Amino acid sequence: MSTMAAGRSLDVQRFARDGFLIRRGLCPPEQCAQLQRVTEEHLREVRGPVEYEADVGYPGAPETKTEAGGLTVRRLLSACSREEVYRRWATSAAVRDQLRALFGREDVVVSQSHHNCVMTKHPGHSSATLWHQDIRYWSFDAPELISVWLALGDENERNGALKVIPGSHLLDLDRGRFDSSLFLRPELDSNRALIDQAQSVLLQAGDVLFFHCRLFHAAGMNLTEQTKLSPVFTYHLADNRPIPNTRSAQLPGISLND
Ligand SMILES: O=C(O)CCC(=O)C(=O)O
Repeated sequence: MSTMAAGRSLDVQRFARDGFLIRRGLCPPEQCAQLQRVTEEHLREVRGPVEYEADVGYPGAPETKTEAGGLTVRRLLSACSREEVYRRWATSAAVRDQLRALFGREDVVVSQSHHNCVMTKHPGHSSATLWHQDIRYWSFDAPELISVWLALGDENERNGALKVIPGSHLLDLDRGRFDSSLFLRPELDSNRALIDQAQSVLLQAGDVLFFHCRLFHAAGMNLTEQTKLSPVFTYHLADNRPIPNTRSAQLPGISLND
């Protein structure tokens, strides 16, 4: 997946170069509307499992669950098993076909251990996510996974859209560039120069971002009045196995061939 071969489509070549690809309107409006309806219902009922802003401890998050905003939901977890609509999207032909092209192989699997959630950003008590690569928290034979981020509404700089550093999935940075939680240390000149290359990923309902697990990304707080909802799933090839006894191996993957 990290090498470019002649004859591959422009999208595949772009992904290999930039570490991400945006497919506009890949999720049809009716499917988006259904996902939004179900997500709003689960949020209203605070249907578990969920992760709260106070759990993540990111900049801007309430420190404890007992303070104002402490019970703001940050992620609706276990999406594939929480409701059929999520699994249907995660295993849809639209997602599968794009992933097969990007991986260059058919045997794509969706992980239930990573992402597999709806990221939610609420007005008032949302937090920012500092610069990181998702693979730093995951354990697989090879750092070759792709996440698929679906916008159910507008995502822009005001409501905490993702920012990415194009091409950063190809970098190999020293441990000293990261803090104790494996976020880039923004005070280092070398990291600032990298962060200055960032671009915002502006999305509308139905748009989908495919991004490499080594791509550096970050996001701001939601400064609008509307909650931002983004289902996210992570995929790998069947022979790229999670390392036994790690969090990545906790739940079985779901094959997209089924
Ligand atoms: O929406 C955000 O704040 C970014 C979330 C993210 O990058 C992550 O959870 O890995």
